[in-house]
Amino acid sequence: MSKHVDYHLFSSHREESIQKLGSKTLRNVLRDMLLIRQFEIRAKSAYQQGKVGGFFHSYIGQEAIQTAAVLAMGKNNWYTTTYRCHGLALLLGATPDELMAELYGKITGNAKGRGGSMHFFLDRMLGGFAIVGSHVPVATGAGFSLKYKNMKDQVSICFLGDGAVAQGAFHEALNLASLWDLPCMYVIENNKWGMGTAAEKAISVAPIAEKKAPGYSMDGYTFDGMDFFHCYEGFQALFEQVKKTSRPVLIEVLTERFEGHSISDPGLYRTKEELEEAKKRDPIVALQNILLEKNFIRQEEIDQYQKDVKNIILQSMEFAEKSPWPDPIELEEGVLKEP
Ligand SMILES: Cc1ncc(C[n+]2csc(CCOP(=O)(O)OP(=O)(O)O)c2C)c(N)n1
Repeated sequence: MSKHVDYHLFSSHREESIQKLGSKTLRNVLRDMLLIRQFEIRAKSAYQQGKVGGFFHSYIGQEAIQTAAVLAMGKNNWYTTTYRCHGLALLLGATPDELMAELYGKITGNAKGRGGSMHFFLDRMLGGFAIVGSHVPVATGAGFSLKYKNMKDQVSICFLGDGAVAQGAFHEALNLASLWDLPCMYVIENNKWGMGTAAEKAISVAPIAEKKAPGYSMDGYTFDGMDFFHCYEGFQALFEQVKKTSRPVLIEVLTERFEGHSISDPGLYRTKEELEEAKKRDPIVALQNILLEKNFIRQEEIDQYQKDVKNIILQSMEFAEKSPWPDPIELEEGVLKEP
């Protein structure tokens, strides 16, 4: 971004977190992030070979955020997100097989081949939503249900893009969450761009959360999305706070997407140099380096993880390829009809 913005980053105690999480957990974190990346890389190539239809939005570059969120807060919450939903579904327990099959439009897919890339759905993940901002009120509703049922050990976590902040639905949803003291965490993943429009050209304030939140009597926070530990600590602290106070929070996570907005985006609005600069902060490489430095892992083990996740994803492609197409006779099943 060209303009100087004065961020107040959530304070971090990285060394303590590294020791607290320990080698075993952090190795799993690395493996989770590698799996997400491999899924995106291979699914993109399947798309380019004409195996996948519809839209496709990659989460490459942003992996640390949702990986940290799910580790810090657990699966037992309500989660909602945008069309950039592959990583969250994997983290919440969907199998690569069912997700890849969904991309291929097969009956074995996560949504029986009817939703495709943007509409993954799980018990605790209310979607993958394609309409920008449309899921923010859904997350507020999920927060309402938790409060109504007096379920104080869970929260509603909503991931959205910076572009969604300009939508009316965002404003209405946050206004109600604040008025009704709902246990909601709205997480703006600011990857600097809404398609080809720079966030600074679309959103009137920066830092977004720190400046917007007071308008809803909420607290606003900024995390570094390229740093797994920063996100982990921030999510953990705010999760405890929201459960205790039942007051919603607004978080902006500063991040980078390494791919185009979607698969059809050649990314002409940013220079190669800008992209190369962003990639220097690759969250996976950063985590690998820390684990190597701490002797929590050896390079050969990282190489083995790479091979393992590659095999898992290649197998999921085979599974998708061999799976049957949905039967056209079932086309109207699961569709809400007029009585
Ligand atoms: C209401 C609505 N308007 C426009 C679009 C087209 N559209 C799809 S994604 C997108 C950009 C959203 O950017 P952002 O919220 O920053 O999320 P990101 O893609 O960067 O993760 C737009 C304008 C849409 N899907 N829904």
